[in-house]
Formats: sequence, structure tokens, C-alpha cells
Amino acid sequence: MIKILHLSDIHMGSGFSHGRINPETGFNTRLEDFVNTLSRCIDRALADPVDMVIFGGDAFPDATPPPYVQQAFASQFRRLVDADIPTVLLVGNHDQHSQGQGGASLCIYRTLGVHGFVVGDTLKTHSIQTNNGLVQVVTLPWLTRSALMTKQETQGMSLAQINQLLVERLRLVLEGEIRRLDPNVPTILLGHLMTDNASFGAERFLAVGKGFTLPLSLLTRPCFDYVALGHVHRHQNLNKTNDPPIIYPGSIERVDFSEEKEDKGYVIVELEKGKAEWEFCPLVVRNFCTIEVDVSKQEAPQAAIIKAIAKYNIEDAVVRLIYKIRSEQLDLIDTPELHQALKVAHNYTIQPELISQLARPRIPELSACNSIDPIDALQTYLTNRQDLQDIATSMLEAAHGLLANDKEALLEL
Ligand SMILES: [Mn+2]
Repeated sequence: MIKILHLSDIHMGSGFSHGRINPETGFNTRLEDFVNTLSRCIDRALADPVDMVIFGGDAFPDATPPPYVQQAFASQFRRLVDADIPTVLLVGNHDQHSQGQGGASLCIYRTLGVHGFVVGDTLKTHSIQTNNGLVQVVTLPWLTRSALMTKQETQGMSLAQINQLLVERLRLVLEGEIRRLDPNVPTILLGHLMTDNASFGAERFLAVGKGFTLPLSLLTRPCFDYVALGHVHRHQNLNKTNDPPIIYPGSIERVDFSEEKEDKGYVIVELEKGKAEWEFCPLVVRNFCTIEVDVSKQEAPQAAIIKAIAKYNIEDAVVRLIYKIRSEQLDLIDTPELHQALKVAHNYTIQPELISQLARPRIPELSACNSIDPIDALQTYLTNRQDLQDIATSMLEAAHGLLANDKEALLEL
């Protein structure tokens, strides 16, 4: 049996707005949170010890992290090198450099010849010798349209058609890889991808338009004993019958408020040919807490907000207070008292939302009985929205692009 630790979506260096500078170290406390959480994953790998660590991609928020963030990441993975634990680092969408010659931040580990480290930046099978036997890892990094096809080939096709063609191309390439596998050796598919049935959060918007979704049938293949995924930040198993398990471990820390209610952790896998037992191991991470209260109908809005705050345990949490209020109530709010009430939080924001008393009048030119050209409609709308004047030209350009069915523009958005 081969024991494996599977983690993903570290995103080290993101979410600094949820932290503060630690005066003792000079670092943002959210960097320290992410480093501590990663160190607990590595602690587990060393304590067991596991035979291999596989990372599902997205090490940093982008491909060019500042040196001190790279060092914090490297100093944790260095502990695996010292312990002689083979490690596979898969390249995610956030790790790819989209400018110039491309490349990925994680490729430096291959360039330096770090002992026992494999970087998955192409679709390729790696045979890895562990303390408990050989294992095959097929790496499937985040693929963009340009990796599989040229612009000429996609000319005049809809996004759905392009997606379908990409999936067909990938199916062929993957098939070629599968045929070369040794059927007697335990095999893992390690992919950074979006499947058509995953439930997702912020990662969808972080990668909008850049990638494509893969059908689950591409992954549920008997040749794979375990399918290790990255990209989706919510932990989930996409194949309840576990033949094979198809697992997103999720991100190890909360990257933003969309992950407020999600458990964070990593997965321990016990792998044999034809069998994989897996367990999600939760990590204790910093709480995120949204306090939302509508005080627009309250006689004493301040007291209502204070009461709402008191319902939550906000100590050391990242908190956002959102209260809905009418403009004439604003004088009743004692902001210093709100700051005082939120002081025990690790970090907080206060977001008042004004509720308008009057329903917004409709624009007469846009009444439903008029048939109107979409561009004229947008133009009329923009003329009536003083607050959008700064971006009116860009909005019109974007609309022209959309109407011209300019898919290239869409893909590059
Ligand atoms: Mn990703």
C-alpha cells in the first residue's frame, strides 16, 4: 500500500486585504496564516510518513509572486526534500505566465533539479519510485485553448463548439497516454481542471473565459485508481461510487468570503492497484464571518446593529458587517461604537448599503412595447445613468464586440 497526501490550491500571497501587518515580523498576517496551514499539511506528511505528496496546482495568486512569498512556499516544500518524500507539483491556471514565452512559477523546481520533485506542466506520465513501490502519475495541468488548437482552427466557431472540439482533442491525447500505462502499477490522474458537475465558488470568476470544462466521463476510467484534482476550492468527491474516487481536496485556507462556510483541509489516500481508500482531513483555519442586517425599518438602527454583531463569535475572525439603512437614518449611526464592537475581530470591514425610498422611475424610451435595437437601448440606458459615464464608451465597445460575435475578444476577456 502506498500512502499519499493530496493537497491543492494553496494561493499563498492572496487575501492580504483580510489581514494586517504583524509588527513583530513585518509580514501580512494572512501570509502567515497560509504558511502555518501549509506547514501543518507538511507536518502530517512527515509524521505519518506518507510515501508521496501530490499538489493539485495554484501555488500563488499569479505566476510572478514576490520573492518573500516564493521563499515561504519553498521553505515548506523543502522539508519534503529533506525527508526524501517524492513530490509532484502540478501547474494550475494561476501558475501559468500568460505573457511572452509563458512558463510557470513552479518550473524552477525542475530547473534546479530538486531531488524527488516532479513538475507537471504538460500532459505526461511520470513513474515515481516510492518507499512502498512504484506509482504512475499522469499530470494534466490547466489547459488553455491555445495549448490544443490554433486561432485559425476556431475561427467562426461558437464558444460551445470550441469547448467541444477541445474536449475531443484532449480525449485523444489522454487516450494515447493511457495506452502506454503499465496496467500492473497503481495509477493516479492529477489534474487541474473544471468538471461539468463540480459545484464551485470564486475560482469560476477568477478564470472566466480562459478555460473549459471537462466531462466527468473523461476521468472515470478504470485505468485510474485515484483521480486527484485541483482548481475548485470546495472539497468534494465527484464520484460517489469511488470507482475511482475523483477528489477535489479544495483550498487549504479561505481565499475569500465565498469560502466562508467551507471546511478546509487535505486528503490522505491509501493506494493499491484497483483500490484507493481516502480520507478528508480538516484543518483548523481562520474563521470568516458575514454579519448582514437590515435596519431600514428599525427605530433604533444603532442598537439593532450592535445586537446583530453580538450574535456572532467574531474573535480573531475576518468579519464583514453589511447593514441596510435609509439615508435619513444615517445620523443615528455611531460609527466609533461599531468599531469598538468589532475590535476583537482579526480584521473587519463595515459596508453600509443605502436603501432608496422611492422606486427608481423607468426610462420611458425603454418601455416594453417599443421594439428597439440593442445598441440603441444600451445607449439610452447609459444616457440616463450619470454614474456610468466614465465607462459608457467601454461598455458600448464591449456590446459591439459581443454583437459582432467576436469570440476572440470574449476569450481574451
Ligand atoms: Mn485554479
